Amino acid sequence: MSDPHRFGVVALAGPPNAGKSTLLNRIIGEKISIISRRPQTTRHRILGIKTLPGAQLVFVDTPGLHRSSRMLNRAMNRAALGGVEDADLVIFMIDVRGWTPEVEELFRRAAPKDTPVILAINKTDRLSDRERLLPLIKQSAAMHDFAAIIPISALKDKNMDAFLEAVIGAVPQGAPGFPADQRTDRSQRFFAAELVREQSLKQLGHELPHESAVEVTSFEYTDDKLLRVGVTIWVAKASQKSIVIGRGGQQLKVIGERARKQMERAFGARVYLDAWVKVKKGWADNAAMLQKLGYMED
Ligand SMILES: Nc1nc2c(ncn2[C@@H]2O[C@H](COP(=O)(O)OP(=O)(O)OP(=O)(O)O)[C@@H](O)[C@H]2O)c(=O)[nH]1
Ligand SMILES: [Mg+2]
Repeated sequence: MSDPHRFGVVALAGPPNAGKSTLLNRIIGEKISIISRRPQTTRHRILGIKTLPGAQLVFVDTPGLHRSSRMLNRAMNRAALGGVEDADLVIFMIDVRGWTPEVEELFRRAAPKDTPVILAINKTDRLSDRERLLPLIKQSAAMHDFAAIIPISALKDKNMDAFLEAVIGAVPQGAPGFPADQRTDRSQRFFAAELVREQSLKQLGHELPHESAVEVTSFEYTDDKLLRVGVTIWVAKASQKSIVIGRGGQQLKVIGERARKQMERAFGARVYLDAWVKVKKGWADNAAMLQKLGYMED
């Protein structure tokens, strides 16, 4: 007799920058969630659906948990903790640098009482000496009764088979909840905004204010092969607007061009992208703006 089919919702939680979105994209095999070197890259809950012969795993990428009093950040933490609450299994991800008091505190906040947790220790490619993993694994095992502790490199594709096997073993039996060919719950329109945000993060690095967001103002296929996208990049101050636009519009041009190419690849269509930068003072503390930008669900 073959094993019963498994189905589970698996939340990816942890501090910002641990590599949660990199892991999601690695598992799904395509870019579902944007990635950058900056912490707090992911701002929404994003599903990545992995359908295997005997199991369907619904991974929930969440914003990295962090402390901040801004309304935007509180909404991000709520999205992250909400993702954890509804899960059958939680992957808590740290990197090989290990636990800091802050990460431990986030873990205590996020660790659900009755839900199994797998600890993923990411970025093992950064370790010159693998021996150093052992003390970290021991320390972690003493902290919590993890369902498994698995060192991985999401970026370099290391130990991913063992990781997936552990995940499959830890989710309940059940029939698939999504069609086999569905990979995410997010629309192309959402992804278009994210790709512009990703290129802004990449292009501007630490110069880019945390208070920037992307709104898609129009999204229209004129035919099967041609897509017109209009976006507004919102910032909180006039000085930030000049940073995003750059001298002679150079920065915005590069951001737009790279995001456009990414969209063409993702959507398989030619894309015309029209990007504007606008200022809305204090938008990250403005409930109406957060709602409009999709950061607050109700
Ligand atoms: N060396 C190394 N870098 C990695 C690995 N996984 C992710 N990274 C890098 O770590 C940075 C953060 O990756 P993300 O996937 O955006 O991290 P995240 O946990 O989703 O971050 P937030 O969305 O901000 O919470 C990026 O520069 C990745 O390329 C890894 O296995 N090894
Ligand atoms: Mg992320």
